[in-house]
Amino acid sequence: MNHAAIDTGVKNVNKIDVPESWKTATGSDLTITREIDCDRPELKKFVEDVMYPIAHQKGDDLPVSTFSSVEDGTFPQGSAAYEKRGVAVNAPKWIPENCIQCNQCAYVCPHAVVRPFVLDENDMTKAPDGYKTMPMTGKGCDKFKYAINLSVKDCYGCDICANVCPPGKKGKSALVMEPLHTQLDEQKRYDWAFANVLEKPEVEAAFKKETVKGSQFLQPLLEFSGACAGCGETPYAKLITQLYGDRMYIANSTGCSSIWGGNAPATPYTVNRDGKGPTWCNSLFEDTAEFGYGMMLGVTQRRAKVASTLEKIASKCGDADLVAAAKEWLASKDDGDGSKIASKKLEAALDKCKGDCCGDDIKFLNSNRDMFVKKSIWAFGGDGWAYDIGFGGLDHVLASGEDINILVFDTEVYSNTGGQSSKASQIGQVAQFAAVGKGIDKKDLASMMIAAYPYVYVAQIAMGASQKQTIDAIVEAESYPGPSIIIAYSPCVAHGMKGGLGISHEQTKRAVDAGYWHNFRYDPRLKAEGKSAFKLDSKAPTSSYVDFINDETRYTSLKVLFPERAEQLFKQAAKTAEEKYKILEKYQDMY
Ligand SMILES: Cc1ncc(C[n+]2csc(CCOP(=O)(O)OP(=O)(O)O)c2C)c(N)n1
Ligand code: SF4
Ligand code: SF4
Ligand code: SF4
Repeated sequence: MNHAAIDTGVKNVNKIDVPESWKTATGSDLTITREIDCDRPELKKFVEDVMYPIAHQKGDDLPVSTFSSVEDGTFPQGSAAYEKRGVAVNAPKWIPENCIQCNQCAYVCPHAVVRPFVLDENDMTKAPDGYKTMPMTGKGCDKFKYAINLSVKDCYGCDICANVCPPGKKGKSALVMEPLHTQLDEQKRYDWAFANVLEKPEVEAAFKKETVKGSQFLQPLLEFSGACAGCGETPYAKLITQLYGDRMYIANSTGCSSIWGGNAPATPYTVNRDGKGPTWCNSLFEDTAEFGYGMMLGVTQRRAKVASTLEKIASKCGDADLVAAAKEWLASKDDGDGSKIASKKLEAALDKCKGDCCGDDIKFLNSNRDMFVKKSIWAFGGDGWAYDIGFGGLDHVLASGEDINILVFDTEVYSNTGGQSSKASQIGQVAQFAAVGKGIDKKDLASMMIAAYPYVYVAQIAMGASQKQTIDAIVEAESYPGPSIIIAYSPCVAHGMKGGLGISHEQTKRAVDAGYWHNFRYDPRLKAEGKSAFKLDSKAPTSSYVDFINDETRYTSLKVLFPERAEQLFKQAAKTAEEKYKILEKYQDMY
C-alpha cells in the first residue's frame, strides 16, 4: 500500500511557477515588539521580552539582562495562552439546539479549548455580537443562560470533543468540525467570556464540583499545552487542576508530561483570577517521587510552624477576632476547602491586627501567608518513570505513609523518547527494544502496591471507559490523608490507533470491554468501615481481546513481520488478561 502511494505521488507531480521576486526575497524583520493586553505585569513582560523573541528564533540575541526578573529559572504561569498557534485544520462549531449541557466536551478536551460558561442577565447585556446561548437547565439555574465557547486558535482539531458529544436533541450532535478559518470569529467570543463571565455560586450549588459535569464549570489551570493533538495524558492533569490547581504543587518527571507541561518558553499551567495556580517544577526523570516528597516535607514543616504560632496566639493574644480566626484555622487546616475559608478570615484578622501583644508572631504569620491554605501535593510522570527508572523512589515515598499523591500517565511506552518498551508494555506489543513483540507480561504495579502497603490508596483509571470512575478516583486519592497512586491509561500517538487519536475515548472503552485494561480502586478507609477496600469497577470482558489489539499498529505490525509469533503472543496475552480479571475479582474478598 505504501509503495502504491509513493508511485502515485511521483506520477502526479505538477509544476508550479513561483513569482520571480522570490529569487531575491529577504527575511522579514522578526524582532518582535508585539504588545499584549495583559493585566499581570510579570507575565506581560515575560511574553513580550522573552517568549515572543524565542518563538521567532531570536532567543540567542537576547541579552542576559532580559532575564533579570526570572534569573532563578522561575517562569510566570499562563504564557501558553499568548501563543495562539492556530494549527487545527478543522475546529468544532457549537450548535446549541442539539446540546444537552453535559459538559463532556470540556471534560475530554486535551487542550482545554472548550469551556462551558454560565451567564446572568447582566452578562447577557454585554455579550458580543453573535454570542450564542441557550436556557440553562438544573435546579436553581433557570435564570441563567448556558454557552459553550471555544478558544479555536488553541484547538488542535483532534476531533475528540465532537466524537464524545452525545447525539442530543433530535439525535444530532451539538459539535461539528468545520474548517478553522470559518470558526475564527469564535475566538473573540471565547476571549470575552473568559475575561467577563464570572463563576456563579448557584451553579456550584446545583452541580457538585466533584462530578463530571460540575468539574467543568471550574477554570482549568492547565490550558493550551503543546501536547500532540488528542494526547491521552493531558485531560487527567487538566481535570486535577480544575479541582485542586489553586492550592497544588506538582513535581513532574521528565517525559511527555514535562514537555507539554513546561515546553519553554511557553507555560500551559496558569493561574485563576486571584493569581493562584499550580506550582510546577521538573527535576529529573528518575527522582520525581522523591522530589515531590521533598516539596511535601517543606510544606509540612512550614505549616507546622504556622500551626504552633497560631496555637500560641489562640492561648494568649488580646485580639479577640484574631483568636477566633486562629481557632477556626486550627480546626480546619487539613481540609482543602475548609482551610480556604478559614485562611481568608485569618488574613482579614491579621490585616486589622496591630501586633501590639504578639509582634514577632504576627510578623511570622504575615510572611507565611502562602502556607495558610492546605496544599495538594502531586508527583506526575509516565510509566517509564513509575514502573522502571523511578520505581525505587516511588516505592519509598508510598511506603512513607505521608500525604502525597502520585499520578502515572500509563502510555505503555517511553513516549517522549520515541516509544521504548517499559515494564508497563504488554505482551505482543511492538516497541523499541521489543521489535519482535514483548514476550512477557506487563508489570502489575497496582497489585504490588496493594499487596505491599495496605495503607496506600491505589486506583487504575481510564477516562474513555468511565468519566465518573476517573473523577471519583481522583477525589478519593486527594482526600485520602496518606499516600495515593493513580495509574491512568493514556492513549498516545505511539499506539497507532487505526482511527487516530480522535477516537481514543471509544478505543479506551473497547480496551476495558475487552479486558485489556482494568479499572479499580483500593481505598484503605473502607477497610476501617468493615467493607472491602477493593472495588473492581470494570465489568467482566464482553468482547474479544485480540479484536481490540488488532486495531492498533503497535500490535498489528508484529503480524506483518512475524505472523506466527504474533499469533502465539496475542493468544498468550488474551489468556493472561482473562486470568488477571479472575484474580482481581478475588481481591474483592481478599482485601
Ligand atoms: C536518567 C535518564 N535517562 C533517560 C532520560 C531520557 N528520557 C527523558 S524522558 C524519557 C522517557 C519518559 O517516558 P515515560 O516516563 O514513560 O513518560 P512519557 O514520555 O511516556 O509520558 C527518557 C528515556 C533521562 N532524562 N534521564
Ligand atoms: S478538536 Fe480536540 S483540541 Fe479542538 S476543542 Fe475539540 S477536543 Fe479540544
Ligand atoms: S458534549 Fe455536546 S451535548 Fe455535551 S455540553 Fe458539549 S456540546 Fe453540549
Ligand atoms: S507522544 Fe503520546 S503522550 Fe506524548 S504528547 Fe504525544 S500523544 Fe501525548
